[in-house]
Amino acid sequence: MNSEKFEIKAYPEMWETLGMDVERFDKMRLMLGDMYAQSYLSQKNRPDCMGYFDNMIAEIHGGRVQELLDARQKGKPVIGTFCVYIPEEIVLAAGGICVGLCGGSQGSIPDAETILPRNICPMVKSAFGFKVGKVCPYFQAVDFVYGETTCDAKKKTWEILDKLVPTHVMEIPQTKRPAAVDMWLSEVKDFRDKVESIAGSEITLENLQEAVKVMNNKRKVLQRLNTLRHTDPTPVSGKDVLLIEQIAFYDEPVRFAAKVNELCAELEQRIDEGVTVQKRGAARVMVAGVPMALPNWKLHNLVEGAGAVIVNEESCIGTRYYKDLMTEDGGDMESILRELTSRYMKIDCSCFTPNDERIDQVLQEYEESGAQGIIHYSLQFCHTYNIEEIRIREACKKEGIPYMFIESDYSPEDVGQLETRVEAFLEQIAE
Ligand code: BJ8
Repeated sequence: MNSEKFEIKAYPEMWETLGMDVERFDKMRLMLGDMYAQSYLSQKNRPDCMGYFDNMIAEIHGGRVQELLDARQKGKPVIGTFCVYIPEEIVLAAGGICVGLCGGSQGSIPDAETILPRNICPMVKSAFGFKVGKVCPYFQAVDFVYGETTCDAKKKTWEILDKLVPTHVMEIPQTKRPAAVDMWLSEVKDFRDKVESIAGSEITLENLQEAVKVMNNKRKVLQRLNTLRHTDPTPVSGKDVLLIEQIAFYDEPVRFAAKVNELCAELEQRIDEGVTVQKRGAARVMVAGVPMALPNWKLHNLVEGAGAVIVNEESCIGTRYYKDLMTEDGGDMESILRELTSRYMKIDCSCFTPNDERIDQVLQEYEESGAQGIIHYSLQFCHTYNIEEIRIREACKKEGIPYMFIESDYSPEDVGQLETRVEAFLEQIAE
C-alpha cells in the first residue's frame, strides 16, 4: 500500500448514529492515518500479505464496527473487554463478538483526566477517555463491557465507567491456590450466565466445543507466526507482528486466523529464499512487560528505528495471549468450563503473587526467540509490572542476559531521551 495514499476511511453517518463526537473523531482519524503511514507503510520490503492488515487499519472505524452492529441487530452479544482473562470462548459459543477496548492513544487522555486522577496508568486513562469523549466507535457499539479486578486502577475505574456504559466486573484472584481457582470458576460461570442473558438462549455443549476449536486455531496461528519470526535473520519486522497481535483483539477470529496463516506461508517462502527485513548485524531484541494497545507503537518505532529488530513480545498483546491452548477431547459442560478456568489461570500476569512462572517464561522465550537482549517495558504508575521488573532484572543478571528497563507513557515527551538510552543498549548488545 502506498503511504502517500493511505487514509483511514470515514463513516460519519454511522458515527452520528452511534452518538459520537464526529468532528473531533474525524481529526483523530486523520492523525492515526498519518501515524500509521509513517510507522508502517514507510517500512521497506514488507510481506505482501500485510496488505490485509493494512486494510484492517483502513477500515478500523467502519467495516469491522458495522459487523459488530449487524451482530447486535441479530441479538448476538457484543462485549467489550480490557483483559486477556475474559474467556472469549464463551462469547463465541453464544454467537457473539468479543472486542478489546484497551486504549493505546495519547489523544483521549485529556478527556479521562477531566474525571480520573492524572497519576494512574495511561492505558486505563486512554480507554476511559475514549468513552468520555465519545471518540471510539467500538465503545459505542458494545452491549456492555466486562472489566476485571486485576489492578487497582482498573477495578476502581469500572465503578465510574459504569455510569457511562453498563460495566460488569469479573473477580480475578490474586493467587493461584486451589480455593482461588474454585472461586474463579464460579466467576467464569457468572460470565457465561451474563452472556446467555444477552443472547437470550443457553450456550450448548456443541457450540462451546466449536468455540474452543476456533480460539485454539487462532492461538495456534499466532504461535506459528511467532516461531517464524524467531528465524535468524527474521522475515518480518517486530512492528508488523505487533500490529497483528493488536488486530487479534478486534478482528473476526476465523477470518483473522486464515489471513495470518497466509502470511505464515509467505514467511516460510521468504525464509527459504533468504528474504529478510533484518539488516546485516542488526541487534535482535525481545520485549517483555505490559501490553501495548493499539496504536501504541512507541517502543517498536524506537528500537526498529535505531536499526534493531524486535523478535518477541512477552506481553498480553503478545505471547501471554496465545501461549496456552485447550484440549479438544470433548467432555461435558462442567469439565470444559473447568479446563477453560485452568487454561486462563496459566496466564502469568504480574497481578498474581507469587508469579514465579512469569520469570521462567521470560527466560524461556528469550532462549526460543534467539534474542540478544531484553527490554522490560512498563507503563507509568503500573505498580505490579514496575515492581515485578526487579525480579526479571535479577534473573537476567544471573543468566548474563543484556537487560534494560523502560517505564514510559503515551506522550512524545520522553522520545528523545529514550532514543539515546535505546541506542546505548543496542551498542552494548553489539559489543
Ligand atoms: S492479564 S497485563 S491484560 S491486567 S498496565 S491496566 S495492570 S496498571 S494491562 Fe493487563 Fe489483564 Fe494483566 Fe494482561 Fe493495570 Fe498495569 Fe495499567 Fe495493566
